[in-house]
Amino acid sequence: MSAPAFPTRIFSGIQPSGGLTLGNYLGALKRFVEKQDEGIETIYCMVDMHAITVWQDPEKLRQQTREGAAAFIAAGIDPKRSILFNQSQVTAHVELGWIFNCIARMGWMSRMTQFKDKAGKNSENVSLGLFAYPSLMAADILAYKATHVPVGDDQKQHLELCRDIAIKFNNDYKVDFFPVVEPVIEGAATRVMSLRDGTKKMSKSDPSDQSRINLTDDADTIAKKIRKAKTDPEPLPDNLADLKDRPEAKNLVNIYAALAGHTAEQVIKDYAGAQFGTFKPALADLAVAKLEPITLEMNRLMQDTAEIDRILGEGAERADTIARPIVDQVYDIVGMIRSRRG
Ligand code: AQP
Repeated sequence: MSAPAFPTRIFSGIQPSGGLTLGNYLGALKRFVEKQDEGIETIYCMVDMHAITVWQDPEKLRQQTREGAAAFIAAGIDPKRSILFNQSQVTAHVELGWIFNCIARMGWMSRMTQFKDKAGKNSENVSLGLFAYPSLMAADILAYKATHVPVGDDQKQHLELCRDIAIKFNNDYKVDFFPVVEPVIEGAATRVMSLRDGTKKMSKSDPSDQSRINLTDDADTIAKKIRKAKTDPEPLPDNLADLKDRPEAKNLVNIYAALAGHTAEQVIKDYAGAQFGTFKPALADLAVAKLEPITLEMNRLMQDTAEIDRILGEGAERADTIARPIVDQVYDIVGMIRSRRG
């Protein structure tokens, strides 16, 4: 059997645009750990350059980047087995991002629903970086020739664009240089919804803190937020199809399933006919049992921010040894003179 053209390599990132949420944990972080533990080469990043596409207070950004890194480690990322760093320390990302800005088409970018959602009616007044976000995301991934990207469902369209960029680059320059990445969107909670509105994604930048569970929330806060989560007056049905028009109920069932490591079908069987007065406390207990150890470990790690910075710096050096030669080859392919010494 011949060796695959591109060996399996996982890349993914999270923005330090706020504290990490249960959505980030179930849709991304938990699965990052699973991939690492399967023995696949894994590269994970706090994407601070993406975070500044919307305004970030500089001190808060540093704090959130460290806190995000602490969350990765507390959730089970081992900085020796995975590469863990913050994006701005590896300049290959923005260098390749610029080249991809020249590959991606305005029409492709204009169709990105995340941009439309984030820009809203204010699209004349948002940053150019927010518009170019998916092209930098493609660079994050392809600077490592990563083949698989675990993400939540909301990132599917950005990954399709990453595939289009890789294909167009390969075609334009008649090379077989970049892999066409595979999104890895799996599990019972690929899109965790807001606790206040089951039709809206749980998001770290939602103005309402009640809409989300933060990885920094203590046990009481988690339990209170779940108790107050919006639901309807009906008991849980005995099959998933009957949750179709009950987005809030469906969201809580999916969260339970993802935290317990069960399928949503199993959960609905176990709780068929239960009122939320029974289901919510059970969910709160489960959420606290799963999240509290992570929060406590994050708090412990945040006592020593110098150690977190050291881990991020070491990760950046390891990341750079992979990305630098790839981006140097890209410069050659596109026709840049590289004659500077040193
Ligand atoms: N609600 C969610 N359910 C499942 N997965 C989610 N992810 C985010 N929210 C959910 C996944 O987490 C990873 C990192 O996301 P990100 O920080 O890069 O940006 P985002 O998707 O825009 O997340 P937020 O929380 O909504 O951030 P803000 O508010 O700053 O825009 C991705 O894999 C994402 O799919």
